[in-house]
Amino acid sequence: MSRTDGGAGEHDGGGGPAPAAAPIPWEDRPPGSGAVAWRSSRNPIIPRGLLPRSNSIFNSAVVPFRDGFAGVFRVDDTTRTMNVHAGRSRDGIAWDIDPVPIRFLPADDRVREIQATFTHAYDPRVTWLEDRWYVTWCNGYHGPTIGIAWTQDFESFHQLDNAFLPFNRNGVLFPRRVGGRYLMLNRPSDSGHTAFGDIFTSESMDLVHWGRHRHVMGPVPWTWESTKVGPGPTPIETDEGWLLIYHGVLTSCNGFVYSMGAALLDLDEPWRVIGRGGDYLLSPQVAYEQVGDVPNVVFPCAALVDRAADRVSIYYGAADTVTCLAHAHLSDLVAFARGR
Ligand code: BMA
Repeated sequence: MSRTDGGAGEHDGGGGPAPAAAPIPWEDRPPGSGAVAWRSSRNPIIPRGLLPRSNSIFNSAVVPFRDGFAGVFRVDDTTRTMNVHAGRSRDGIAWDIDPVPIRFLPADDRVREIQATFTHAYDPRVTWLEDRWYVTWCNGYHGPTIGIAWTQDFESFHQLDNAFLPFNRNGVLFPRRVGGRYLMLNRPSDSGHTAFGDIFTSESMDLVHWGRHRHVMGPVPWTWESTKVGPGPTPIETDEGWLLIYHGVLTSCNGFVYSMGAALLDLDEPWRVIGRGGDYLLSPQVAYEQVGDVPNVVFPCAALVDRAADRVSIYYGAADTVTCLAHAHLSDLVAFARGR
């Protein structure tokens, strides 16, 4: 079996890769295709109606866990409440998702103040950091902001305070400290469907108090990412820099179109962009990405990495309805992210 990891490094305070050794789900590039990233033939791997009361299951995050995989899933239910659920899988394809949402325990007494009123929880990410998994998600507190919790077993989840003031979406932790500090990519927004969006990093010594916000990158006019950009999976550490897979949005006459791209960030100062793909990596081009509750959306939230085999498997939400998988070679992604 190949060793897998969630992208964690082994220096600068990192605790090393999460202890796990299951082979990541994989399909070879289809014959005749020159694509950097290609879709799984098993898509969508998670159907909208997997749970008795699920309207849709998408924009979800998975990691290696014990002898298989675990994850946190966005489930919109049949009242259209948006919430996050834990799940487990042996192979990363067939998932057993808890029908009941995660009930976050307060990590300290003051967290009860922000738990008093639930509005929504959505678009989770999961990151192995030092000795546990951290979940970050879009948490409703007088508008969208970033919630953080940790778990060691995907059964009990301990919620810290929200990282930021509203409005903010897409909080994505780095898998180790950088320069001795915890670092989170995030995207300030508005309370609605936000027709703008740049990616920033924010730093913390304790994962509670965040500051030293730095601009990373913004939209590029007249391209697939001309309206807004937001971070996707946990950044993947490579010799050349942090590989960032992200979503970019353009505005067509029929609304937003969400595609997937890749960039390279400086290892020591990740707010410095050292490469950017230019092209999209994947854009909504097949039926399950073009048709659903929100048409024309591919939205990556997680990536499994097998460095020895040069493989990356990317989990993404399609059309805000189902969960899908795409594959790529790590070396090709890095070359793509260097830019043209
Ligand atoms: C964003 C988020 C995502 C969603 C996307 C497309 O603002 O709400 O959850 O996938 O819009 O609808």
